[in-house]
Amino acid sequence: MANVAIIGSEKSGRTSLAGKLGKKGTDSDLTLFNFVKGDRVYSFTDAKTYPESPKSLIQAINMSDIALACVPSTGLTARTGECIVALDLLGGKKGMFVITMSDKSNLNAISELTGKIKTITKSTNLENWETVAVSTTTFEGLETLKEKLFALDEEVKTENASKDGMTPRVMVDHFFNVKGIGCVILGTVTQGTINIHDKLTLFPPRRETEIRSIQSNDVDVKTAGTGARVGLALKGVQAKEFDRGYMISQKEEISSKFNLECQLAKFTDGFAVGDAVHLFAGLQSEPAKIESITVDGKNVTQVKAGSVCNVVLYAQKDIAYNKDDRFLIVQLNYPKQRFVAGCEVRQ
Ligand SMILES: Nc1nc2c(ncn2[C@@H]2O[C@H](COP(=O)(O)OP(=O)(O)OP(=O)(O)O)[C@@H](O)[C@H]2O)c(=O)[nH]1
Ligand SMILES: [Mg+2]
Repeated sequence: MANVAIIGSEKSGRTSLAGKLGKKGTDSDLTLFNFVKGDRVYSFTDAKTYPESPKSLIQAINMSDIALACVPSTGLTARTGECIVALDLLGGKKGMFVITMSDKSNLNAISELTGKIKTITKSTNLENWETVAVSTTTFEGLETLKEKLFALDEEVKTENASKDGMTPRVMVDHFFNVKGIGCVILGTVTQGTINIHDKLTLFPPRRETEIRSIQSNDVDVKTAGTGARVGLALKGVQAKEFDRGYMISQKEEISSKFNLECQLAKFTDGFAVGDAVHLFAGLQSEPAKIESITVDGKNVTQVKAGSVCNVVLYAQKDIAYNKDDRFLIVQLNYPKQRFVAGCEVRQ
């Protein structure tokens, strides 16, 4: 089972590719496409409201183990660059570049574009990502893409299996009331294993709940391990209490004040004390205000691209997180590159 984000600039062939890889399921600002064949189980997330909404890009990436970054055969755009920055700042993702619409291009041009992708990803977390050229009209390259995806999936399975023994955490992405069943949520088990009748807590609201039933790929199951995409019927809570990104677990840290160690993107206008930014953690996002910035223990008023600094900031609402979660600072007003910094919690 692997969760795969399909991302890229506008008109980069994302939805066409998703439609060839899976069958359309949940559809909101994100669209999910499912594929189930034996033990090959994939859930593809199309961040369809990106680039208009950077949120959908981050959410699709954070819901996934693997990202497919689509680049149309016509070439790289500023938004391709932005997708690369987001993936680099979030770190630790597996993935591939997919040169889409290969039928509209030729071998030379595709090989030149592959070289350009190699150049711009040099010394980022994506420098070893492979590039595959595909066409969803002639089907060229689709089998190669699937084979490479299977190989990445094997790595994901091993990594996820090693997390099955941890305390369970479910990251919620959709929630609704179902007549006769009650509150149902869709989400991903990000660590540990969940079982029917587990008593857990919904964070940040700190509401106790019990797992009434678990579905995985529309089949009732009694248990689900790390990486599984699940539907849960829950006791004791109502859909209206939820927000995207809420966590169901035994324990979360909850705060609206953060001390973060930040690595700024190489291409960004940075930020200054007093700036209004957006703070992303998992699928949660909140407006936040930069209270102070320190570099090597000294207070500064602003930081520029490429810097490392410590930032104290206040979010408008509580965020549920674990100390190992990666945060992202985003500046929605920047016209070109909106992802400013990848951060780790220091306090
Ligand atoms: N010739 C050709 N056309 C393609 C291919 N893939 C997609 N297209 C066309 O390119 C256009 C954009 O494709 P989409 O799949 O909608 O791309 P997208 O990134 O989801 O686009 P938006 O969500 O609108 O930003 C559509 O008109 C598709 O029919 C392909 O492999 N070959
Ligand atoms: Mg689309």
